[in-house]
Amino acid sequence: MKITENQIAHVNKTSLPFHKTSYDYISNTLSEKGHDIKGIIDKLANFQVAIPSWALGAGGTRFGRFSFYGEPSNLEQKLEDVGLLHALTQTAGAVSLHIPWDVPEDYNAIKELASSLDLKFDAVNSNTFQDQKNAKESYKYGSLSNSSEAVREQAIAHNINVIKIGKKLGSKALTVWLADGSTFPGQSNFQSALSNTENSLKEIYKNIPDDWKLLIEYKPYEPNFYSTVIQDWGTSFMLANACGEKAFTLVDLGHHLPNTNIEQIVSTLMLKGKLGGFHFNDSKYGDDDLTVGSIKPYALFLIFNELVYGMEHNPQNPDLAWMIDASHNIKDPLEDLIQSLEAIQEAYAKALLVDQNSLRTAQEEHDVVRCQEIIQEAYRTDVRPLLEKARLEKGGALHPIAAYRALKVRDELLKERGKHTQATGL
Ligand code: LRH
Ligand code: MN
Ligand code: MN
Repeated sequence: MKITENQIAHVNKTSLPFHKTSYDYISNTLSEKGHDIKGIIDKLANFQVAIPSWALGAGGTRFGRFSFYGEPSNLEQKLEDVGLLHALTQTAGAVSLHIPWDVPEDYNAIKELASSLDLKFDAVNSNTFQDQKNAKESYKYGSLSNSSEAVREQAIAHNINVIKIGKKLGSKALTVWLADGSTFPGQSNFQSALSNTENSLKEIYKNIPDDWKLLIEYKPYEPNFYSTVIQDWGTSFMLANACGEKAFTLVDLGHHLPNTNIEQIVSTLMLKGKLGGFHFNDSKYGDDDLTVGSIKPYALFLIFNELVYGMEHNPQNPDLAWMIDASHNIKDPLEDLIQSLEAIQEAYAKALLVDQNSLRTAQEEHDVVRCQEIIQEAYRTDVRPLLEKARLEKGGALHPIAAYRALKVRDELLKERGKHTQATGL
């Protein structure tokens, strides 16, 4: 199924008058306050977030999985799903493959399909957190950190192969997330595990093309519940520095212990020019992988505030690879992803409204109350008409969820694909 611009324009029609009234109001008010509305709309329109190939199907927990009708069952169908998201939101212009879950068979056909849907291939991910079919060695006790050289070599070779796959698709980054760690005290030698990981990453790094990035993701626990080799941003940062200038830290919002100040991590990494990628999701307890902005939207805004500050003040930090890393256990994955994309754009737009000059003055005057007022003034603004405008100008839907339902997208997918399909992935 493909959604045409005409279909979207037709669905938009009834909402246009209300959009116009609300947009005129907010753009006039903000312009009077000195904001560059056109600049903000352009930034929103250019902000594209990758969708991971595994996220188009229903997720699950270790207690069960409830499949969703019309799920994509191959890579082509996954791309079609991202194409649908992109047509409606104009924000999901990229896909991020997890290998070996999604390996193209016919590269030219896949590339053609992607470009017909206006999609790029973002970072490729090397999954060494589970055993691969017919593999000689097992990752049960780790991959890049394993005490066995044969296992490490197999994991390094897999990463090099993932780079080759990414090159054929036009990707520009490899993301490495390791499940490596230990479940019980005494099981592993921390120093050997870390040294092995560093040496393995350096081997992989030798194969990173000059215009690529190596993104090193961290996470404190799960699936190992006593120790994880790359447990925090400090470890990732250290490894990225050991590898070289093409290696960076990747922040996944769900990969922190409760109450960690993620915005401060973002700020530190950008100051040092080492923030390379971002995985969006939300959580109440741990790595819950819930819809972005569904639990802590204010925290998301504060993180974006630092991202915006960094993007404006830290030329030493490269452009970031943005990806949604959320799982969909009970919602229609496409509706869930639309909600996440909207939440990301909303937080970004609000952060763009922070009056940085006044904030700096208030900070220097130690006027704590005013600092908070400035931050919250931006947060309390209803920026949704700006998001609508950015989408509208690119041919997207004013209200993507409503359009998705009006166009009966899921029913169509069910008709095309049938009931009992299942996507590969988590
Ligand atoms: C690990 C993670 C990592 C994986 C994805 C499936 O929790 O965030 O990014 O690639 O989930
Ligand atoms: Mn992640
Ligand atoms: Mn995760």
